[in-house]
Amino acid sequence: MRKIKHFIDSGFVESSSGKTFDQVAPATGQVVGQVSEAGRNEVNQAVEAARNALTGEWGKLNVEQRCELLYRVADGINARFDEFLAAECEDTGKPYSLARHIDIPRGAANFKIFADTVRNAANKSFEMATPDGAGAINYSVHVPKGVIAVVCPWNLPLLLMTWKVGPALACGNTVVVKPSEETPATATLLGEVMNEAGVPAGVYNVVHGFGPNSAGAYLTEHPGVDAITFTGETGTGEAIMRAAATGVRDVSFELGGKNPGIVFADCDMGKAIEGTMRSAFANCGQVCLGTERVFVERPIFDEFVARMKSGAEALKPGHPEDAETNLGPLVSEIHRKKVLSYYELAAEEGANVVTGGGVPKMPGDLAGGSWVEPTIWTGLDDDARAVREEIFGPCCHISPFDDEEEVIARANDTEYGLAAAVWTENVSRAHRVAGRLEAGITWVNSWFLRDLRTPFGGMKQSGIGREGGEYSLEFYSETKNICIKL
Ligand code: NAD
Ligand code: 6OD
Repeated sequence: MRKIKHFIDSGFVESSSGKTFDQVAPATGQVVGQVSEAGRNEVNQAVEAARNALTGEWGKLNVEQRCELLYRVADGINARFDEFLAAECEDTGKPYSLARHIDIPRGAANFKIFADTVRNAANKSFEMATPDGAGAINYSVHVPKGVIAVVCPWNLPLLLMTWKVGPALACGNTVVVKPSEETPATATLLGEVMNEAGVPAGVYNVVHGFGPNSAGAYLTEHPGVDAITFTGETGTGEAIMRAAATGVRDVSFELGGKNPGIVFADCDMGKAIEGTMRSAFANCGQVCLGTERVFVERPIFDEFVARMKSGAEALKPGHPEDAETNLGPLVSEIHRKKVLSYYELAAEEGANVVTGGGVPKMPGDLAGGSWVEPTIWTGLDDDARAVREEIFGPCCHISPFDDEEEVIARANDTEYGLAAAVWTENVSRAHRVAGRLEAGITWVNSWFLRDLRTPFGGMKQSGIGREGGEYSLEFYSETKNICIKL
């Protein structure tokens, strides 16, 4: 049986306690490996390695040298593309067709893009007058923050981990990564790539385990960690924020969402259906930016629902590697229980189940996987729990609306504020509505179209801070002012 170990100080190590947990493939439910579970010992070692690396060979590199190493890491991922693809799809069950175009290429791109961003970042300077007439010059420089804890979710494991490790390393920090317990593989494989690329020991470390009373908590509580970047549930963010309060450590949080999609009668219907289908069902609905609340202007409501129903029923669950598969399983049996509990709740709350609502009958070895049917509801009030709470599965509720003011108020009536999608061919309306939606990102006539130079993050309970482009540099470095009296 495969063993997945921690990656500490450039070596693969098991836990001193000998404790392990199962690595399960969600497409089949089969145990495919054993993962070492870190105790405080391993977390201490990883943080110590990361601290030492700050003042070792890594700390002495200039920005060009660092960026060259990160380019090599990106090339290393691409050189082992098929291994990353197989590992990511086994851990998540997601279709190869999806991960081949999104997860793995972004895993590599995240290193190159942030290397370029740091290399091209300009520093500000200010001249000032002084009483003696000689003057002074102030200029700012960016220095690394130190050891960054990177705590990751399971939905886009490599993409979301490198989205943070890339800028953290580009800025000269060192990292200790805690991947999700559900998806330990690609973070570990990246350790091999770091060694092959020549990244010095201790710069990139990985510890495996769970959250509370396990590796996640030990890492975020550790006084040797200078800042914490986290992607995951809002409730977990609250726990991590409490841990970060000790020592007044900085946090960057990308949290949950219950994102609205607003479809106006003047939309291009084909594009709105295609985009809403993707935003509700891609990655089996396990995308934080996904649309779980769809509002459709009344004149096109019936046609929109009918076309979404046909689209959902045409999705093809299957083996991740099969070319025609475009729907994977949920990530785990635990998550399936949660999603199915919302399927039951929606029915109890009086939803009209347009399609789905249950578990598909899967053939052969897939019968043991965490499959659920793509599901569409109509008929619930905006205050139904299935319409207010994040489900994170392949499902959405569609409701009609009558005017712009009404739909903006309903879309904003949520404790979350991560993303929104607006479908309209009226350019004035597009600007007007997008400007008033309480969301960190609003797409008009598209969804998940990413320019990595732009700010990314959530309003309200969907996050703290922004990452992306120069916004990442703000979190991953300290800005110092130097004042030179002439
Ligand atoms: P989660 O919060 O359960 O777990 C995320 C990570 O935190 C895991 O590695 C877990 O082990 C760790 N963890 C859990 N409790 C901890 C604790 N007390 N201390 C330290 N670490 C702890 O989230 P998940 O189930 O892995 O991911 C799904 C959630 O992530 C959804 O809510 C989704 O919306 C959110 N998400 C948000 C974004 C975004 O960009 N805003 C992106 C992806 C996922
Ligand atoms: O594309 C990204 O950079 C990003 N952070 C995506 C988040 C997706 C959430 O599931």
